[in-house]
Amino acid sequence: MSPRYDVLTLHPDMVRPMLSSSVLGRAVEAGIIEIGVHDIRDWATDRHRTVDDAPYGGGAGMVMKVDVVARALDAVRRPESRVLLTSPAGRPFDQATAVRLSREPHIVIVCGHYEGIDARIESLVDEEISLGDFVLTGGEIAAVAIVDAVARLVPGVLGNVESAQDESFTAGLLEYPQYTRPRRFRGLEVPEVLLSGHHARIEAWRRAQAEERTRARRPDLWARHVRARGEDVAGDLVDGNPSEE
Ligand code: JCQ
Repeated sequence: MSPRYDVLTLHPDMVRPMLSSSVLGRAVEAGIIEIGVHDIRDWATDRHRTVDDAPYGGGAGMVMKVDVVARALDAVRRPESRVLLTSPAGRPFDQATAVRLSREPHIVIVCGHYEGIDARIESLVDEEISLGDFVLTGGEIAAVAIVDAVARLVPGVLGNVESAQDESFTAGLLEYPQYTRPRRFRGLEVPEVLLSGHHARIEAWRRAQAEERTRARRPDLWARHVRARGEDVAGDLVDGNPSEE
């Protein structure tokens, strides 16, 4: 069965075009994945289709009503669904989370809002996910990013099989630099090794570049990488990684 992704949002017109374009749009057309986008306002019950209200205890701003979101979820969720809420207070999203979620048959994402949602939403969701330590006006951009990162890992969504495989080769490292024509641009040359046709040397160079970039730009990822190799950051062997011995 094709995995399905449903987004619950107050701004379906912001989300829909992003999820029907390009790679994901083609995957939907090909029947490899299914995507739904739903307007939470459709589950409001009053004449003004109210979705928010003043906070108990006072204060500025409005709070999204949990009963309206609950009705939306009741309509969309299934027994096998994983329900996510986008929020800066969530667990940080990363590639390992994307891989885990890419094995789920149905993901429902509730888009949070900067003014907040009634805290009892927590009783309705399986996990809160943050895209990073910054605040957006709404969770829509985060929801689209999550669907994109997850769906591209579903077999068949990316046209060629190689790019997903290439990722495991350099897993946990930043990408190596790539070049295409022209060979010389404003005095900047393409590295000689890439013109050599020597595939073993090219692979070794790319690996070294990926490692050097990661060490220089992302010491956090580099520390995790060398730990997984069973070394400390100075390259000395350490105990505690018997799988590497
Ligand atoms: C998501 N990183 C940032 C903002 C509160 C649910 O409550 C809130 C949701 C938002 C919108 O999402 C984000 C976000 N990941 O800002 C404040």
